[in-house]
Amino acid sequence: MTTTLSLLTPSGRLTLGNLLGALRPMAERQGPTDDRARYGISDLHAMTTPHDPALLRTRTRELMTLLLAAGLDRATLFRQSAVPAHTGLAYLLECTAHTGELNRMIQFKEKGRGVPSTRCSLFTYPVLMAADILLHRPAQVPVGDDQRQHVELTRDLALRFNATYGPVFTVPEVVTPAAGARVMDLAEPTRKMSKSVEGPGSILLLDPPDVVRRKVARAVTDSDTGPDAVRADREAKPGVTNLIDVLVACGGSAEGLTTYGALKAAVTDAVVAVLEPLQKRYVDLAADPVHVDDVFARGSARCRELTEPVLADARTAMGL
Ligand code: AQP
Repeated sequence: MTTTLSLLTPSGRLTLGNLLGALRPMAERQGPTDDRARYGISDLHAMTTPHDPALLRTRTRELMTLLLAAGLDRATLFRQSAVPAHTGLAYLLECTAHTGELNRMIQFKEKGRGVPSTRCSLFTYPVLMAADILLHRPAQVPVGDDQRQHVELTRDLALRFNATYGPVFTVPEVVTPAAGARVMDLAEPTRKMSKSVEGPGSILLLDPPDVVRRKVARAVTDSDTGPDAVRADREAKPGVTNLIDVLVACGGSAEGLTTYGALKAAVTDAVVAVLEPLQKRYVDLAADPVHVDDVFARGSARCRELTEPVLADARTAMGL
């Protein structure tokens, strides 16, 4: 079995999209007890745009607790900022990367659009991401479309480094994960539910049942009132299709439902049934922050052991 690596950025509060699209598959990929599933909190990536230190701390703690509450307790859990090899390797890779290739990164262009000046870290973010990946030597990196360009850059940097300084890095293969649940925003069902856009269209993992009910009740549908109105059609009925997808991903079925009211009631029940046990575990874990800290401290220590030799190889190869 090869190493799998996933990082989540504390750029907002986790949504149902993060649970169905990331935490659930991450939980399934864990081995019995091993350090091949390494899941990190990319707190350094949350600092590439103006940020509030107190809020970053709060969000990081919530994310640490939620990862455990979501059942990721058999993986090696770590904080990127607690594993100095990540920034150490990022600098070495910056000495391998070119401004032209970073300038071409679509995400940099999008996030920097209309802003007179951005943080340098937003520009170099793909290099830190390359370091995140290469340090852990995964054979494959499953990525969605929005991160594909960054992983292609990671491959280019690894190939260039190996050709120039010697074979230090495993060049990861980019794989497209099996079409996973892509949960769309309830209020704007043509864009994905995002943790950095907190609004009525995002169901947060810690939303109480009445808030879930209210958000689902206000979800955008359409004016179709026919007997087969409740049907999936991503182009013509994006809101209804999203609700059906969420219902199915949460263990329900839209079969036999004929009205949007009935669909929304079923979605609410299914989502609440998925969130309730997770929220109960969250409350218990939040009452024991020392335990949560300890899990991440142990995981970060293990990642330091695992990554320092890789950084040392890269330093030596570059003549340091
Ligand atoms: N709506 C979604 N449906 C399915 N999966 C989703 N993910 C995010 N939104 C959905 C998955 O959650 C993980 C989060 O990774 P990240 O922290 O690097 O953030 P991201 O990919 O940029 O996603 P977000 O949550 O929308 O964050 P912001 O708002 O900061 O951009 C990934 O595995 C992602 O696929």
